[in-house]
Amino acid sequence: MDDLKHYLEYILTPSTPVFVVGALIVLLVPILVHFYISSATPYTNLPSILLIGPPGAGKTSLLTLLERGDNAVPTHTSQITQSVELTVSTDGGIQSFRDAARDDAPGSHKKFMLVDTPGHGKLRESAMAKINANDPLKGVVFVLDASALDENLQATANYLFDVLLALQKRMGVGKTSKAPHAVHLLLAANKADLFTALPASLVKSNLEAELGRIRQSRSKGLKASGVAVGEMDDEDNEDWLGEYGAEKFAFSQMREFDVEVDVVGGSVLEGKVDKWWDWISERV
Ligand SMILES: Nc1nc2c(ncn2[C@@H]2O[C@H](COP(=O)(O)OP(=O)(O)OP(=O)(O)O)[C@@H](O)[C@H]2O)c(=O)[nH]1
Ligand SMILES: [Mg+2]
Repeated sequence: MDDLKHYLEYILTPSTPVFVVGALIVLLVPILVHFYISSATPYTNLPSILLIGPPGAGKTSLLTLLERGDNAVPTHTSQITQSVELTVSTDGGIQSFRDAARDDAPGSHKKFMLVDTPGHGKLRESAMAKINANDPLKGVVFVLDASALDENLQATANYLFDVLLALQKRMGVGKTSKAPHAVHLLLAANKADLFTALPASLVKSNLEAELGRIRQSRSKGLKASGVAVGEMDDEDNEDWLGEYGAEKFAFSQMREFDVEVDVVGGSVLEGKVDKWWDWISERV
């Protein structure tokens, strides 16, 4: 009893050792708790699907529809990357995207993260970084506005070019080390409900033509810097999208790099996103 009294007296009397130990506890405990929780959370290992594309295309609307089954939620221009956890069925049973946010769905199912990124040019770096991040990226959904593709063709194709080139380079890295798994790309031609919307086939051919033009002009940039095409070494090769030296660009040229490109029309507004959902379900 006396011992306890002495002990209490000691720790309740202000003194340097008591202050130091007290300060250490106050500072270290939250840090340790943080590391404990962040290492225990399973989210970091879930497969992910990336939503990417120009501003106003409907990425956030699509995420909201898949998460809440509601296509009438107003969205704002995104400033940050946001992720939601969704569920797909894996036993081949028919499952609608409307069940995506339920993890009590019958049968066996699999969770994944759907990652929405901002489309604004100045905020794209984090989106591009996700392509090369180490978390298991299973697919990229490039959302575009099919009703305004004519006006936005150049801007859309420029962004798509960067995304495809990043996917191509990602595979190229594998030649020396362990090959990364293939990441496929879905071109989601959104806003099919509007009468100006182009059908998927035209979206595809218009983008292929524009990507070819961009490839030409970017390689001219290389030539202008004093390198002739014939003399280009491997490093210059790396910035050439698709089949090296080909005159026309086609999405099929990306197969060489294990990047399969699908173009599918749909409309978030009308809830016509089942084909996109099926594509995602097959990838995760
Ligand atoms: N008509 C029509 N409008 C749509 C459709 N999908 C989305 N929109 C509208 O398009 C606008 C932009 O949608 P967002 O989802 O915010 O676009 P975003 O791709 O997230 O844009 P950023 O965050 O700026 O990159 C919103 O006003 C939506 O209501 C669609 O299928 N049809
Ligand atoms: Mg958005």
